[in-house]
Amino acid sequence: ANLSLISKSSLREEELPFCPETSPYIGGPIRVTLPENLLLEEVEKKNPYVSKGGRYKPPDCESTHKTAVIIPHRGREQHLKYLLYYLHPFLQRQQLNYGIYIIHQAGNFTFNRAKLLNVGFKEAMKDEDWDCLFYHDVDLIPEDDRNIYTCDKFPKHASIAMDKFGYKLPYKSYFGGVSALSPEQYMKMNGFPNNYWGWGGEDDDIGIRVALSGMIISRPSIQHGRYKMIKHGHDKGNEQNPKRFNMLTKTRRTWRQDGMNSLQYLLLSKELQPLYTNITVNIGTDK
Ligand code: UDH
Repeated sequence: ANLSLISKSSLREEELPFCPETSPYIGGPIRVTLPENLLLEEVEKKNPYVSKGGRYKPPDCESTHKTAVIIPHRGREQHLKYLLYYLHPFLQRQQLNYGIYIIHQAGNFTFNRAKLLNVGFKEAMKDEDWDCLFYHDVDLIPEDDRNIYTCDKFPKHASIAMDKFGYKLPYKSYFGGVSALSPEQYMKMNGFPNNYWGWGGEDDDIGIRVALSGMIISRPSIQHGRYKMIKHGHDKGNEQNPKRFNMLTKTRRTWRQDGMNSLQYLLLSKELQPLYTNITVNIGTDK
């Protein structure tokens, strides 16, 4: 009798019903404002069900989706605070099992967004068998929670309607800002390029890889894929990459050699913060 009691309580979690296909908490458009003097502690207080490392599971049902959000970062603490303020409730309304990862580039060498995202993939997959990874710029806040943070049959470009581009795609093959790939899709295209140092080009390279590896780009509807970009100037250490145009003519020849299969980095620390997992990494520098 005792034994059956024990197994019953340990089964509890597995006994939760699956979450419905469409979450009842989805509300549609979100009015994004940036409250002055917002403190990270307030964001923590507003998210009592988020556990260490920025992890969450719906308390009342078993989610059918496991999504990791990967955010490349350096020196954008203000943006991060606002993103977390909106993103946690957004993902909770979607009833996702999720985790948020900040991939922080150590040092002052030139920034490398795509390489940080490769590191994020590798490190997040060590934690959990995520079935979808969202690659998410820190300054983009989703404005409609019908933009569901799950993966599609093909790599998804989610930030298709950004305020700074007049809520339209700036050009047809644009793949920057926020995108989502399953681990299978990611590995099929050998991840992202490691060699784009500085601003620009890497997002187009990623878009080209999608096509070269035999996939197409999936997108949400233009009504749902809306984002507000937090205004900012140019970052120190992320100057425009003058080599990007030349590199983009060679993606066809480089994508199989440069990517997840050539990724090298030095993991400096992994900290489980209340609202996110912080990965600090030395990714080296342009040679
Ligand atoms: N990022 C950082 N720190 C940096 C540089 C980039 O965290 O120093 C990350 C961050 O997640 C950011 C993403 O990389 O959202 C992409 O970089 P970005 O925001 O600089 O790219 P974006 O195209 O900005 O948004 C271009 C410069 C805009 C200057 C406009 C002046 N009016």
